[in-house]
Parts: sequence; structure tokens; C-alpha cells
Amino acid sequence: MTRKRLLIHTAFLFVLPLVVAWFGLGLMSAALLVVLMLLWRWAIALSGIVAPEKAPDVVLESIGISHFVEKVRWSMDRLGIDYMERHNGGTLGAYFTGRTVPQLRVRTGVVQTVIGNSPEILRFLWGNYSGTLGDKADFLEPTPERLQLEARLDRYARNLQVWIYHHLRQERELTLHLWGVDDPETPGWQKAALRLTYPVLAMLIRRTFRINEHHYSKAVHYIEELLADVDVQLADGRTSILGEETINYTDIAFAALSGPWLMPDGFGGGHADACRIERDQAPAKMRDDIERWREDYPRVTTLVEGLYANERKPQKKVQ
Ligand SMILES: N[C@@H](CCC(=O)N[C@@H](CS)C(=O)NCC(=O)O)C(=O)O
Repeated sequence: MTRKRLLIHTAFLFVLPLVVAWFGLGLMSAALLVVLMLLWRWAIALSGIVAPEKAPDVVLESIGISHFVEKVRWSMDRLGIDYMERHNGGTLGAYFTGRTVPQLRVRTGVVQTVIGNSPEILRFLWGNYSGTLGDKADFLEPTPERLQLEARLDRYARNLQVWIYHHLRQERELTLHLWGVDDPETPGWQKAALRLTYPVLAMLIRRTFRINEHHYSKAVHYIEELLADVDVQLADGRTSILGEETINYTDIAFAALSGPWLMPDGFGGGHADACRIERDQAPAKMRDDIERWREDYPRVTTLVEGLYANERKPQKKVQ
């Protein structure tokens, strides 16, 4: 709740040495400044309790195109809860502040609780809403079978990150588009930061995801193994991967996490339209993989596109 106030305080902290140097302040004056900064910080802590900043009750920190965000966003939309989504430029959070998206900020009493990592967010949604929403939240129940499948799906999603960054390693403009520079919801200063720091970010991406031919082949191997398994499971005509009567959060997760290659209509529920990469925009080798997967795993394609067409309802708007 005190996020904005803390940001201003932190910005001031960074400027402080310049103030001291500019005005040639002595030891006592500099020490006084330190005391003032501490008092200011204390006042922020107290104000968070006495006069909390106005903020929506539930905020989803996102990157429009993120498939991990879409996994959570779709579940929140399915629950029908009110929330505000805040778009961020891709990679900036991870490399400059050390946080990934999705991140959920929820007002809990006088404090704001922050939850990261999509599985933990889904566990929170289940714990928080199953009591009040009843049957409507059943799809989020974390049974042992669902948890096991979710872990495999999350690994599939991480391998898809390697896959996409391998194909986009020479594609500056497409990558920036994916990270939100054409998204009206991305703050302007973040768009400028993305363009300015792109060479550094691209290098960090190459290192983080170990972008090389060997790792790409390993990622493709894992992705294809998972797709083949799911395709075989669907052969008996089931409409949910685990064979349950109605869909649950693992079906939603699978459809959402397949976004990077399938990019179905409706992906993002309106939040990813300005950062999508359509098949005909993709580099040739990326398109080859996509065409091959569509052909080799037709039941997967039908399931994901069907889920998007029939189950992906738009977000209930806040305010
Ligand atoms: N294990 C995390 C993975 C999330 C993740 O990798 N998110 C990516 C976007 S798809 C991210 O935040 N990247 C850093 C960034 O773009 O700032 C989860 O399940 O939420």
C-alpha cells in the first residue's frame, strides 16, 4: 500500500550523495540528512497503517503476453473476481527488481499481501475463494493428480521460453513487440527503457535461458514428449486431460501455457492483443516447428483452440 511512497523515498536515497556533493555538505549536515531519511521512512511505515494509499483490492502484475500470467488470469476470470491488471514491460521486473510475473497483490486487512509464482497464486485463489464461491472454485482444487500434471506443464512452459527466445535471438523488433513496446498499457518510461537497454536484456536472456543449439534441441525434445503424451491421452475422446468430467485448472494451464506456439484467438482475454506474434510474422524456423506440432498433435490443437473458443470468458471489469 505504501508502494508509491516507498518508490519516491528510494529515488531520493539514490540522489542523496549528489545533493551532498553538489552543496559541499560537511559531516554533521550529511548525518542530519541520514536522520531525516530514516524519519521519512518511519513515517511511510506508519502511514501505511494510519492512512493507507487507495489501491484496488486485487491487482495482477503482468506482462501482456506472458503465458504464466495467462494461466493465472484465466483462472481469475473464470472465478469472476474483480481485479485490476497492471501491464509491465517484459524482462524489466526480473532483471532490475528481481521479480517475475504473474504477481498478485491482495489487500488483506490493513496490509497488502504479495504472492509470486503461478502455482502459489492458484493455491491462494483456491484457499481464498472456495469457501465463498463454492462449486465455482472446484476447478482449482489441488488434487495430487492435478498437482503432478501442473508441475510437468510448468516445465513445458519453461522449455517453451527457451524455444521462443532461441527463435527470436536475432529479432530485435519482434522481441520488443513481445515485451510490450506496442502495448498501450505498458508505461511509456518502460518502453523507453526496453529500447535503450535491449542489448543488455538480450544478453541476459541468452545467458539465463542458455540459448544455444544444444539447449534448444533439449527443450524441443521435452516439449514434444509432453505434447505426444497429452495427444495420446486425448485419443479416447476426453475433453479434460486427466479424464475428469469437467475441465479443471490443469486444462486451463495447458491451454494458456501453449500460447507461445499455438497463439489461439482469445489468448490473453484482451490483454495480449497488442503483443501477439502471429504465425505469419514468426521467423521461418519457428513457423516450421509450429506447423509440425499442429500436424503431429492434432488433438492438442483441437483441445486448446476449443477451450479458448468455448471456455475463455472475458474479464469482469473492475471500477
Ligand atoms: N515459475 C514462475 C515463472 C514465471 C515466469 O517465468 N514469468 C516470466 C514471464 S513469462 C517473467 O516474469 N519474466 C521476467 C520478466 O519478464 O520480467 C511462475 O510460474 O509464475
